[in-house]
Amino acid sequence: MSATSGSPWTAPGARLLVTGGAGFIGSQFVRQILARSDGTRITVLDKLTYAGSEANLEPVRADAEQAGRLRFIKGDIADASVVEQLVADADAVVNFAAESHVDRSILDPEAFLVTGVIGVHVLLEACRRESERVSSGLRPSAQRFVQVSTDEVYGSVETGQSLETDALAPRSPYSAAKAAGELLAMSYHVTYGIDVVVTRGSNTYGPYQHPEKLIPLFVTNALQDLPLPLYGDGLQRRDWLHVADHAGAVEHVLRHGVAGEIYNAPAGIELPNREVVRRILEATDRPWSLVRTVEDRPGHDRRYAMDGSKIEALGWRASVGFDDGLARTVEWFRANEAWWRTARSGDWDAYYARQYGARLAESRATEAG
Ligand code: NAD
Ligand code: TDX
Repeated sequence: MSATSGSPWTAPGARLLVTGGAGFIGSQFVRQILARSDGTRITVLDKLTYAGSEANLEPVRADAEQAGRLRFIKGDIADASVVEQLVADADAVVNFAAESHVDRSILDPEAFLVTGVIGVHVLLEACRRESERVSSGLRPSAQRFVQVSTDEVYGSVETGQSLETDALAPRSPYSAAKAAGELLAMSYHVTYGIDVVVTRGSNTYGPYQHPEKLIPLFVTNALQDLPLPLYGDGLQRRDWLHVADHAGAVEHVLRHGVAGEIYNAPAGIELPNREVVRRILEATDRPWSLVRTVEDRPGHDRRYAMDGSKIEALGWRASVGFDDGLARTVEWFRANEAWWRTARSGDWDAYYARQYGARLAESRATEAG
């Protein structure tokens, strides 16, 4: 029996508050759960930053039964006046909301701290209030809070695999904010007895990912025969987790995780960036000559790799292979050009010029492989 079976968030008709549910991984989580038609009801709270879009929830809206179990609220997790009632109405809160792109955190860190630290604090304070209502008999049962964190909190891992008990050593404003967010969440477990679980997923890819990230950037650039800006020597290593697996891991921890515990969610597919790029070019049928070596990301983490024994013991492991996952992702981007062209509008040109303009002007060709 799982540690949490019988809890309201595992029961039929559970009410979930999914923050950041209009983003890449959050919307996958929402689509995946509502598609099962098991009665689960979801409220999405999302600020709709440049990275979020209601279009990511379109498949839910297209099905009347699923749409009836989804409520969408545009709002900020750092705004207590919005958050309090939504948290009060939920059996569990699953927090995906974050600024999520490392390069943007290097250009402008502040929003990362506001959402990743203050926003998490506001959500936790609302949970604390509900837990006090449980103690005074005003609420029938306790809530669960799931903080979606990342392998980046371990910092760059030159050898071996990170364990959940390893020290945190974040090295970018993004990962420092993520580390702060999960530490704060765990402190609410220890201090106030809130039921908190934390997931640390690895690099994620798949449909609906904003084209600022490596795989969708290189796929959409390749489809337009634009240069692919590879940072430094391109030998940095990442562990590539398909978004359906990442959402599945978060749901598994929501349902079966033990309160106060942290779970790595690796894919076990560690590849150097150059190899990822080679496979993208193969899948899009484009030449290596599109690849340009550009100035490296400052403080670029060389490698992430996590040990997955703990979540495997809980009954979860990743199931999507990289070649299959990448082929389906490229197919999705080919078929959804309107979606990615919208994502590459608004502030995109200004961001692209700032991040890549000088880099590409000074770039050089790079040897294949
Ligand atoms: P994303 O940028 O695609 O989505 C983030 C969503 O949060 C967007 O819809 C955005 O509008 C929303 N949001 C941002 N600030 C908000 C605020 N203040 N209030 C309410 N909503 C807000 O990110 P993603 O890739 O889907 O990542 C989701 C979570 O998973 C993040 O917490 C991220 O740190 C974590 N994560 C991501 C990866 C990855 O490879 N993408 C890997 C591990 C962990
Ligand atoms: O233009 C690029 N060129 C390039 O060489 C970009 C955008 C990336 N890269 C490299 C940097 C990394 O080594 O590719 C690798 C992957 O980069 P990103 O897609 O930016 O991901 P990363 O920095 O590894 O962080 C991701 O995984 C962990 C997510 O963005 C985070 O939200 C998550 O926590």
